[in-house]
Amino acid sequence: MKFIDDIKISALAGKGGPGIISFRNSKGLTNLGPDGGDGGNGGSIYLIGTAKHNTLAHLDNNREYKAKPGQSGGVNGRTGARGEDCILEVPLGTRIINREDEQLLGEITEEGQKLVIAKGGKHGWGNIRYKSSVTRTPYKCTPGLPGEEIKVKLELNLLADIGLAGFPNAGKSSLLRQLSKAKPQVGDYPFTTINPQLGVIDERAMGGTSCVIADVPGLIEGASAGEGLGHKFLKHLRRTKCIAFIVDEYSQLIEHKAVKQVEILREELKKFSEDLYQKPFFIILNKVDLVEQGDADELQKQLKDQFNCVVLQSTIIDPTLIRKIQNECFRALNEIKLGY
Ligand SMILES: Nc1nc2c(ncn2[C@@H]2O[C@H](COP(=O)(O)OP(=O)(O)OP(=O)(O)O)[C@@H](O)[C@H]2O)c(=O)[nH]1
Ligand SMILES: [Mg+2]
Repeated sequence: MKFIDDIKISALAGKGGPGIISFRNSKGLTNLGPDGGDGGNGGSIYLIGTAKHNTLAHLDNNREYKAKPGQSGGVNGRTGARGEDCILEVPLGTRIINREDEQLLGEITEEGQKLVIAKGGKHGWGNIRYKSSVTRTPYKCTPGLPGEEIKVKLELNLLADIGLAGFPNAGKSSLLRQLSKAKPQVGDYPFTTINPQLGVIDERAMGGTSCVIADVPGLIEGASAGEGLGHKFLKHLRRTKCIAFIVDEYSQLIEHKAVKQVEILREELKKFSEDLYQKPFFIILNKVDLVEQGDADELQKQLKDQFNCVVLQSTIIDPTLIRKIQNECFRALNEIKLGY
């Protein structure tokens, strides 16, 4: 499915159903008093948060959403049925902006969170409402009110705890496959990943928590200015709590040394947004299966000294190292939560 993180839609809520004029009849006697019921409220248009989608692409084939009108009131004081709501599922991290005044209407950040963007019209009153000691045969009812209409822009900034940032081919997607159940494509050519992917390290069954990891397309020098694919997707690192820089010194697939890779990556984040640059980070030295252990240890130390952060070794063929990375993800998040 296409990755779409920006979409314009219009929403028209249902009109309220009209009340009616009716009078009770019994055994040939007419006009025994009013019994015209109220209409039903019009259906509203809601957005609801779901982790099922990581893109807005499922809303792409229809840009105009309508909810159903409320039904008319009935005889015997019966109220008309409510119009059916129209519920649109959106990924977590969706911001809703009114296109008319560019005001932010809200943001969906949690599973099941609901936001009404167009409220259904209020129902009309049936003549039963107008009965009084002076008016026994009211010939009055009201129509339902129109539903709200709005044009909005939906903008998605993926919500993830940890963002994987690295050069193309560094092994981000391979690592995400090991860390989580996600199955992003892996290839020995740059820009295999062209859309951000999310994976979850889920330890809830073991009494732990869960951690969402975002694998964004490879970044290169100049990404912040639009080079490669990086620019469009850097924004998806914005909402992460922590960045994991993943570097590959050994496969000959990346022209820069690991230290230089981190320097360039950090520089690109800085150029894109100071906020992103200031986020806590750790480094993953990847593909250590391709060198002697001593060499990997030495480079690990060098990276640690230079960037003053946690540095972990990794290779997809060693589950112990993968486990250590998972633990570091949770440790880093916990530290952030505690505000160190
Ligand atoms: N030897 C070795 N190769 C690896 C390891 N991890 C990934 N690779 C290889 O590195 C290449 C790139 O892997 P990907 O996971 O597609 O890299 P990526 O960073 O997601 O690349 P882009 O999506 O293009 O940015 C593939 O040929 C992988 O098989 C590892 O731990 N050891
Ligand atoms: Mg990839």
